[in-house]
Amino acid sequence: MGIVNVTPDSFSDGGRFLDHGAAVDHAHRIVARGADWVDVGGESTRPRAAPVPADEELRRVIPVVRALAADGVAVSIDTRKAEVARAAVDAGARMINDVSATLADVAAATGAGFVAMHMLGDPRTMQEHPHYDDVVADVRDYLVDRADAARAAGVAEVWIDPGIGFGKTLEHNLDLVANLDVLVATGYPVLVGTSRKAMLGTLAARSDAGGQPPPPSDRLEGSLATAVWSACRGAAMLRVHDVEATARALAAVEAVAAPAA
Ligand code: PMM
Repeated sequence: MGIVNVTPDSFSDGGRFLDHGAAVDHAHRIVARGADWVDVGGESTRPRAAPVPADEELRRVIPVVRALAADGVAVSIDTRKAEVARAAVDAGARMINDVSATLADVAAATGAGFVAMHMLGDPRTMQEHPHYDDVVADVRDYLVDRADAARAAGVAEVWIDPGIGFGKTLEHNLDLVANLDVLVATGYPVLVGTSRKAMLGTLAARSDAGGQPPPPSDRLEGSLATAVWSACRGAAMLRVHDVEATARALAAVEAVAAPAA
C-alpha cells in the first residue's frame, strides 16, 4: 500500500502532493512500481497535529480519489470522518482506512473494506506518557473487538493494524513489531506501517553512536528492514512511502525464501 498524503503538514511528505495533479501523478508512479493499493489521506495524524475541518479534507482528497478510481486504481481513504469516508467511497474508494477505528458502520453501509487501526487517545495528546499493562495483548484485544464489531455490522473485508507511533513509546513500537505473529494469529489480515516513522530516526541515531536522528526522508534503511521483518512475520500488507525500494526488498527476500527451481 503506497501512501499519498494530500496535506501541507504530514511528517514525511507534507506539502509535496497538495496539488491534485501532483498527487495523482505520484499515485500512478507508485502503482507502476508495485503498489497494489494507494492510501489517500487529507488530514495529518502526526503527533500534535491540528484537526482539519471536513470541507477542507473533502476538497483535498475527493478529486484525487475520483481521478485514481476512474483509472482503475484500488484506493483506500485514510480518514477519521464519516462524511469524508462516505464521499470517498462515492468517488470510487474501495476501503476505509480509519486510524480511529470508529467507521465500521460507514464501511458496512457502503460496502467498502475497513482497516481498524489502534491508537491511544488522539493525535493531539497520544504521545503524552502512553501506558499499557501489556502492549501486545492490549492492542490485540482492542483490534479483535473492533474487527469483530465490523464483521458483525456486515463489513466483508476487515484488516487490523497495530498503529505504529500512535500513542506508543519506542519500546511499545518495538514490542508490537517484534510480536506481529500475535496479531496474525487472530486470523484477521494484518496491515503495518513503519515507513519513515520517528522510531526509525531514534534507532538510526542509536546505531550512529549518538548521532542526531535523521529526518523522515533519510530513514529508508529502517523502513525497509522493518517492512521485510513484518512481511516475514506474516503481515499481509505494508503501508509505505518508498514503494519501489520496498517491492525490491520484498522480492529479494521472497526469492531467498522460495528459490526458483
Ligand atoms: N500511519 C499514518 C497514517 N495513517 N494508517 C494506518 N492504517 N496505519 C498507519 O500506521 C498509519 C495510517 C501516519 O503516517 P504518514 O504521515 O506517513 O502517513
